[in-house]
Amino acid sequence: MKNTLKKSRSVEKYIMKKLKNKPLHFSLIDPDPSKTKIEYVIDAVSKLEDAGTDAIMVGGSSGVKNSFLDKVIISIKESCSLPIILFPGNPETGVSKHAHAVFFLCLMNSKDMRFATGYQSIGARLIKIYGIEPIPVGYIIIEPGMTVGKNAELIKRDEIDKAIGYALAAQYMGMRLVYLEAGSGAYEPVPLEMIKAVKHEIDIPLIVGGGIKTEEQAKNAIIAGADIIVTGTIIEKDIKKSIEIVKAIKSLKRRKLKNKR
Ligand code: 1GP
Repeated sequence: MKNTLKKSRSVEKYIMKKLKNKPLHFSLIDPDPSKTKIEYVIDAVSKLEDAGTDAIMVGGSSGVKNSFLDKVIISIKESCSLPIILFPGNPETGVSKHAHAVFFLCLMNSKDMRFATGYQSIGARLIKIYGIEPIPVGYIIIEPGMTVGKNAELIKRDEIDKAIGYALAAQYMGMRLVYLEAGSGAYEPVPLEMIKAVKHEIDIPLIVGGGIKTEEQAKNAIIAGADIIVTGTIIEKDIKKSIEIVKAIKSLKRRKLKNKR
């Protein structure tokens, strides 16, 4: 299915509208040429779209090359009609003019200003020139944090009040979404009690990602309060399992969830 979405279409509005009915799933593709094969990506995104995933995120890795990033996004557009959202690991190589939107991340618990506002100041100009829609996201890293966690004052798994504080701060700073991240390939996802407590305090949608590898983990995160689940590593490792995860998320109805939470 060829992608004919125009850049002028608001991806943020698309997300907020879809969230009124069901929890969402976003598929993360890592544009690292050492582990990502274009043919695999084309096949995977097409299957994930058929299963019901709601958007394709591209990025996450710092080993991205601009030319390969462009190639990955152009290829995704050939086989999938969903919005493509950049998830940049770094602004010099993580921005492509072919994407529809970008999660404009502020690493809330960063220990280095470059990840809070520094790299953003470089990326912002490119995003404006390319006409990509920026969606402000408060990005909060929880243990184990993995690679991205090296740049953060990691929040421990039992530091629920700290996570709430950062999430509320993100909302008050005007972020449209809060993202609780355990790190790509994390051996354990964000704790359910933390998801529940953060969701209870904030009024903006909550994204949860990092280490989600089973239908059970995805469903439990949604029941605890996640509005959007991101999976990446499992797409690279096991496309069948990824499809099952998407289907499990999409089987949950919003009205029934409100009663369970
Ligand atoms: C990473 O939250 C995403 O930024 C996805 O994590 O690769 O572990 O699915 P996984």
